[in-house]
Amino acid sequence: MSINQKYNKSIKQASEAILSAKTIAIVSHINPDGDTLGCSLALANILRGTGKKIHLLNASNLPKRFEFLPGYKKIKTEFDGVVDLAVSVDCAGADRVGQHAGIFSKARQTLEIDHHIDGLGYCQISALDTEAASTAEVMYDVIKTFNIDISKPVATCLMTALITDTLNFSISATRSKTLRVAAQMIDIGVDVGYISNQAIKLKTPTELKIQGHAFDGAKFDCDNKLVVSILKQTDFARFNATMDDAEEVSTHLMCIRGVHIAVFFRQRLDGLFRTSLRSIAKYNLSKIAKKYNGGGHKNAAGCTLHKQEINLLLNDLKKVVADAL
Ligand SMILES: [Mn+2]
Repeated sequence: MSINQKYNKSIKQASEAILSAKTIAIVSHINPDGDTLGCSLALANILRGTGKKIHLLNASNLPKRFEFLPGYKKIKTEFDGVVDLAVSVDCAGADRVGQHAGIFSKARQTLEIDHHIDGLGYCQISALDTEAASTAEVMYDVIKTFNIDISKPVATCLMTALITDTLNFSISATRSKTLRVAAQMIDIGVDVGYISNQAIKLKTPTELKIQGHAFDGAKFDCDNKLVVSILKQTDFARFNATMDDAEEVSTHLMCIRGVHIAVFFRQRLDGLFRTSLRSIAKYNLSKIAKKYNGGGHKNAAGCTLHKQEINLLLNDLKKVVADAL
């Protein structure tokens, strides 16, 4: 079977699983982004009125900037029931569903809809396209099979997923299909400027201040090819900021001319460091993140580190930069 045939078959299986289930848990990943939330809500919204019982679940606090997404308030943290179908959306690696792993072990059927290389790893059906710039491209293919008109709320959710994961269609993974799906959403009537403002551009004063502090403290290494920034709990306290307020720092660090790899550490309340890795095309960060029990994409990955592992990771990255010379 060709890759295409395999993909089409998985979309059909995903569609059948969703349409035959009466109760569905839709689980988005921890520390959610616009892709996981947008795609989860697109699926929940299109199934409204079909008589299915939908449980929207996320194990983390939800970023406020996605409050405009239709159905945002229906997402819950807790659930301990059994469903016909558990669906994971945009989850790279089993730990990405957080405390909700049990839903998948108890569900009658399990499905992952994703575009990460790693995937969840324990679902019976895997609707996965690693070439897709966002899970929205896969979710669109699934939703299309329902033969239900895509409403403006559903289109707004999918468009948010597309816009956020591609940073306004500017990352290299953006392909013609990304834009074709986006074009469909525009034909349905979504407001691109509004979505882009809400989901990406607009910041709170606190976000601006904590991010400015992160940039101010950034250190350069490897002939300015490696940039490192750390925010500790004391920094968050000083600006009365949350971890989410600093979400975009790693992306902006990559906007420094000449930088090949950016590392951004955020200390959590438990003392561990949430670590975001970004790089230009020629590096493979997914491999390095995996070594530290993390995961992600080739040029955007993450892991969680103990304090003493920070220097180990930095040494690994320095070596990677040196080897690439
Ligand atoms: Mn994604």
